Amino acid sequence: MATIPSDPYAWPFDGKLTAENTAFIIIDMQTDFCGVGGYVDKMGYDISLTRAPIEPIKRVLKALRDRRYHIIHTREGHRPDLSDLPANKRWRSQQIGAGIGDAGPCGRILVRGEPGWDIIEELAPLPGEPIIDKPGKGSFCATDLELMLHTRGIRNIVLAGITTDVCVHTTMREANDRGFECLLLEDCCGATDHGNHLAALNMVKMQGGVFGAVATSSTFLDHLP
Ligand code: C5J
Repeated sequence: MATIPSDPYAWPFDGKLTAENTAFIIIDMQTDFCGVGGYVDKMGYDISLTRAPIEPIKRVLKALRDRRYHIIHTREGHRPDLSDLPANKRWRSQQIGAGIGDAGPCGRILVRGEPGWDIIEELAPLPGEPIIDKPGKGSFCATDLELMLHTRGIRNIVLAGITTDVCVHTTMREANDRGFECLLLEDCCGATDHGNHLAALNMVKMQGGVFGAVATSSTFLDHLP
């Protein structure tokens, strides 16, 4: 039996935490979300907020790789012909001056295969670590993530990445509804608005942990079996 002291409960709920049944899912650590000239930068947000989790994620990633936990990365992006880009998503991005599919300093914004769509070098996946390419905010929509988790016997998910309030939260909600036991590492996430980051953490913790639990990376690493 092993648990991580978390808020609002010691996670996982039943103490069944092993490298075999647990995946670390790192959401969208792409240049488009945290790099100079990427989508978030082009929209005018402060990328220091979305870069803040890079170092904490690096530390957790090393510890989990050393202990042979499952590591899964995700990328948000669209096909070059934009056939998987809903018209409203494109229109909204154009309103804020960063049209998805348009040319930008890091190539076409949020398009698969472009430099801005790549996962940043600091957190590059190792060979054998699956990458989930998703057209939406949640990692379960239009992907094979759920099948992959079941195939590997995974039922605990530790979440990190950007942004806390959008892609991380949507993925956590989707996973929770599918019966996965989720832990969000608060300093391993970041949002384009710090208030939204804090609110997103709060939303997880209400109702006895309505979507799971929250811990810091240092507490997590101190108690990791
Ligand atoms: C957003 C994401 N915010 N990765 N994507 O559009 O959170």
